[in-house]
Formats: sequence, C-alpha cells, structure tokens
Amino acid sequence: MTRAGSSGNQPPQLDGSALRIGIIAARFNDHIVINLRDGALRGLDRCGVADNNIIEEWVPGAFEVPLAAKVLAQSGKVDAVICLGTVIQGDTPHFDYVCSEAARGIQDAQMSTGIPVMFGVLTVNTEQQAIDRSGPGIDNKGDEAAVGAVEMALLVKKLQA
Ligand code: INI
Repeated sequence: MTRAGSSGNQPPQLDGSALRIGIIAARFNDHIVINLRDGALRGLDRCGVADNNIIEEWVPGAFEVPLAAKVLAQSGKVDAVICLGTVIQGDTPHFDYVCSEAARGIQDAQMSTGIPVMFGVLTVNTEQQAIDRSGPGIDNKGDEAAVGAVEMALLVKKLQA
C-alpha cells in the first residue's frame, strides 16, 4: 500500500529553506567523518537549507557528541541537529561503550529538548564498512541523516503549530 506523501523509504519533497540546522561531528576517524560531513552538506543543499543557516562544530570523539548536540539543541539556534561520527570495532570492549553511550545520549538529547537529533554515527566492524557508508552517493549516512533532520524539523514545527 502506498500512503499519501510517501513512496517506499523516500521522504516527500522537503523544503528546508527556512530551517537552521546544526552539525556535531566527531574528529576520531576524521578521514571517514569528513565524508559524512560532506554528505550531510549535500543532503541539506538538496533540501534547500542555506549555507549560512548551518552551524558546524567538532568534538573529540563519538562519546562527546551527545553533550554538544544537547547544548546546541537547547540553544534555540537550530531546528535540528545532525550527529556524525565513526566508531570502528577494535580488540577491546571500548567499542561497545562508545557506541551505546553515543546512541543513548543522542536519543536523550532529542527527547529532552524536543529538537530532532539525528544519529549519523557509523558503528561498524571494519574500516571498509565505514568507507562503503560514506561515499559520494545518497546512500552516504551523513546525507541520509541530513534529509532526516529536515523531515523531522518540518514535522515537529507542523505538529507544534
Ligand atoms: N571515538 C570514536 O568516535 N570512534 C572510535 O572508533 C573510538 N574508538 O575506537 O575508541 C572513539 N573513542 C574515543 C571516544 O569517543 C572518546 O573521545 C574518548 O573515550 C574520550 O572521552
């Protein structure tokens, strides 16, 4: 069944021209995260978000992303926040702690602020999996998170109106 305004997993046409969007990106594995950031900027551009309505800040690692995202969401300066990072499985349980706290903290940031906070953090077993998810196409997870941020920001505004 096709529902009005949707087709498969594609969001309806999104007009982000009046939106202000934040990006919080983790420097750890920045050779991957920079490509997620570029993907996010492409996604925002396709949705009509103006360059001067984008605030971008970097933090040391994925573990620090939730706090920065929450403070930015609380600031009143943005309508949604895109969180970007890359956590790659290593030899110790560190991976599990960083992933689960990043995911938990990001969900907490959006639930406690009422501002959409998108989970564009790769949690992968190998570097190749990260490379495959941060390429130039629309399957780039930063791009995906950006389009989701615009969709959610517009939805929250509509529901609040
Ligand atoms: N941070 C990441 O963003 N990705 C990782 O793969 C990673 N690993 O593997 O350790 C990582 N660790 C750093 C962590 O996010 C914090 O910055 C650090 O623990 C200081 O709080």
